[in-house]
Amino acid sequence: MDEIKNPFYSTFIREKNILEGYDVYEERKLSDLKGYFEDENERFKMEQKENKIIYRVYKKNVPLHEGELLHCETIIEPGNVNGEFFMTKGHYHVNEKCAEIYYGQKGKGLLVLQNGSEFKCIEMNPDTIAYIPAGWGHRTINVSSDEPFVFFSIWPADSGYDYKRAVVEPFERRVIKFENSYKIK
Ligand code: PAN
Ligand code: ZN
Repeated sequence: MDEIKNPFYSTFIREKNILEGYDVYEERKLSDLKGYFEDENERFKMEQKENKIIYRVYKKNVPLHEGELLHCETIIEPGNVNGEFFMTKGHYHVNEKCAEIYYGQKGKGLLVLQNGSEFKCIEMNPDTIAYIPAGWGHRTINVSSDEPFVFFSIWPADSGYDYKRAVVEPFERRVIKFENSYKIK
């Protein structure tokens, strides 16, 4: 795609957790998150039993140029792998000058941020607006056991995704089910 000449829109359908008018749909199942959870044996067992969807992403296409804005909806299902809540893979932006905004829409989530030896956690409730500064790795976790966590993201189209760095320098904080809530380890 070279340039966008006309304004456009999409609509998030709250009752169905679907973005109407999306261009790209991605789903990440238990099998896509091999090695991401602390208890890999349990993740594998769960995958063999039923390869559940952990999260879904609905995205609009824009040219990947400086000045354009990518945006998407992410829906993380409730669940856990031996107590560790379902979460996104998490990534850094290739372009370290690119920040991002997350806007909480439904459910209860946690945004975990990492920058070298520094960690931050932001609780994401409906209407929470979180700012992810340039350079910080970011991952989201659904900390509810019974409802999906839904959020909207917007970020510069020339950010790029660095998933490898999040594997080489893994997120050190894990988010675990604790009583009716969560704890961070
Ligand atoms: C988000 C994420 C989305 C899925 O739009 O890409 O929530 O998470 P992973 O990309 O870690 O699988 C974002 O941060 N974009 O830059
Ligand atoms: Zn991002």
